Amino acid sequence: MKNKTKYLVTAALPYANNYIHIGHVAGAYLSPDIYVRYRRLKNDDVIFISGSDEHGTAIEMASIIEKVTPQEIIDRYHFSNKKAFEDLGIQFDIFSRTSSEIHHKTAQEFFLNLINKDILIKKSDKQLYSEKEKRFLADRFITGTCPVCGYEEARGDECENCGSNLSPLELINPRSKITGDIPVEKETTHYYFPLGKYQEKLSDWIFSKTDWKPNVINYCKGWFKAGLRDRAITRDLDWGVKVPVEGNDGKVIYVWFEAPIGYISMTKELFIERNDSDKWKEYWCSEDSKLIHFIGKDNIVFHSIVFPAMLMAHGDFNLPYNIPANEFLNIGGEKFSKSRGNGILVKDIVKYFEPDVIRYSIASSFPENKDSEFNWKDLLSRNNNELAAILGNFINRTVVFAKSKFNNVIPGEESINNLDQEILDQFRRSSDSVSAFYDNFRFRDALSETMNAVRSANKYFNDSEPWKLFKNDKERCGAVIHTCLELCHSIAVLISPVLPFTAEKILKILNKDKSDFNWSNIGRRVLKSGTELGETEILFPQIEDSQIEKIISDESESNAVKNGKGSGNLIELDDFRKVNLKIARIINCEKVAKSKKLLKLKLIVGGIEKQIVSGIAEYYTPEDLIGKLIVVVDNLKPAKLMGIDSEGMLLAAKNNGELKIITVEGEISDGAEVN
Ligand code: B3M
Ligand code: ZN
Repeated sequence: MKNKTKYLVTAALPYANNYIHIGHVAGAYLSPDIYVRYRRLKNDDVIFISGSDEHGTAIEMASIIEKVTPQEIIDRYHFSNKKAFEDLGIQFDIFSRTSSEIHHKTAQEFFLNLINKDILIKKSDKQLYSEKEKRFLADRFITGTCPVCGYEEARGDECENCGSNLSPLELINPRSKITGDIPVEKETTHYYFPLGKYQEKLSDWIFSKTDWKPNVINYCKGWFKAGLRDRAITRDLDWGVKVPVEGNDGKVIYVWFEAPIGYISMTKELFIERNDSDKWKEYWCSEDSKLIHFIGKDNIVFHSIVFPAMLMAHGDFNLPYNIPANEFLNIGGEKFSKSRGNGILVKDIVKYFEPDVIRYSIASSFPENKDSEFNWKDLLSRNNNELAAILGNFINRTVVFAKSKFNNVIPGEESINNLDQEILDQFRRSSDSVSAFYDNFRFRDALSETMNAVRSANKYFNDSEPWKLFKNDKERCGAVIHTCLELCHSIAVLISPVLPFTAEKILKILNKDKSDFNWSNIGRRVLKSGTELGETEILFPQIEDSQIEKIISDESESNAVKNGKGSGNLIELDDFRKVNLKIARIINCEKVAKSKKLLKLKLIVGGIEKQIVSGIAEYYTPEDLIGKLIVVVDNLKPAKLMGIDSEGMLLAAKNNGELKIITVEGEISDGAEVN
């Protein structure tokens, strides 16, 4: 006999160097929570794994900037994020951390397994080393002049001015971002994973997945087209999982190699906690288990290519069954940036609203197939016009009726007829459709089908006119109200994956235990006539505009504070005043020959003509720009970019691959000072 299917559901391990915001929740956490809750209601065998990703240069960098230990950084964010998830009802079976002993051991064993099979390659390379700091500098720790455009603050891996991909060794005048020390080139040896060798196997595997989301398949196609190459999987760093081979002091396993192994180590840890320490294997190694990774789109490559290749190389573990990656959730048109932390933090938003209202409004705009948007007004209207007006209304009108006309007792069902049966049948059919949507990771459709079922319950109430029946046929009226109460129970089950707290409240209102609380009871009669009901409660109080306005003003204040602190190095007003920011009018603009990235702009600043060269050609055409008023740094030392003089710099905002120039609305003279 075939064993029962097991579901091993993972959610991306959030870096413990930032507080999670609702962009994260929409990307990788709420959908698996809904999915897992749904599976449990169907009596499926499912476990839900996540935890903090506690290594990597970003954490080490934060610790250096803040002058605290990495341990302090990860403790701060791990515990705060764990609580934020709990507050939002995201219920992992385990939310552990990659700094745990069991993770270090598991990751090292994995690494050794590949060494013993002769899969890993050792290569020597020159890298930048700081004599002063006595260590190799990771890409992010280095800054210098871009060899392509001459920008002086280019990063070791990328020039933010012209967008070129760089390696630290290409930078002119490289220096350490932390100490300003000038590093030297030094030979170092690293282990590489031969990703290219797995390309064929990986592409056969991925292209056999007919039910995966197109965004995931398309990302992979892009990678296959470019060709997979060997990837260094060790780093010269202090903070991380030590390379478990002698002679590798000062080296750790690359964070993106060990973090996904965290899913395995955390599963082990879960079953150790449950005193069943071998059982993790049933989820990772047996054929009847389905591994499902929930992630945001920026993690696709590692989950659909790199980690599966590692699993293929190791050989003992299942490959992912599906990777339903989400796109990004934007707020007011702007991306939630992970690294900058400028989203709405979960730990803050839960102070203002009930978790279910937050869950509902995020789930209604899940970025399933394309980027989507979240804003406060939308949350208000979802609460007032949907949760309160449709769901809260049905529960409330039913129990208020039962209370006032039937003494708060569930009336008899002697006079039930076909109409009552029909609405229950309709609920059963709805539950099948909702199931099919969940099975296919279509959460938005599942939610709208769920709400349609609640709408039909309201229609049944209206069409049955119990207030009229009460006068003429009390028994028939009782049958209708009994049916409505049954519908309340069905609704509690149906909505509970998305609204778990509300489901609990409905059960309390019905004075019903959880014995019938499962998917197969949707549209079934489970209540007993004569039972007393619980206390009524307004499920979704109205949210007022003034509440939203207050939050927006609180938010901007706290952002101002955060931004001051978050940047790590506060400056004096005098420092800021050294920069002459001025309004400039663009009078001409053209592409720079042979450059994909550069535009040459002619500007008028205070009546004087200037020329600047800027790396914005991928975002704007010359026609977009002529006539615009922009902000420029007027006193920047002139530089040459691709041989062309540039006498300043324009201000632009860049985030997650988008760039917008700072422009000025309305009229103001060019040359006006900005401060
Ligand atoms: N910590 C990146 C992120 O938070 C990374 C995910 C790891 S999943 C194994 O987006
Ligand atoms: Zn550059």
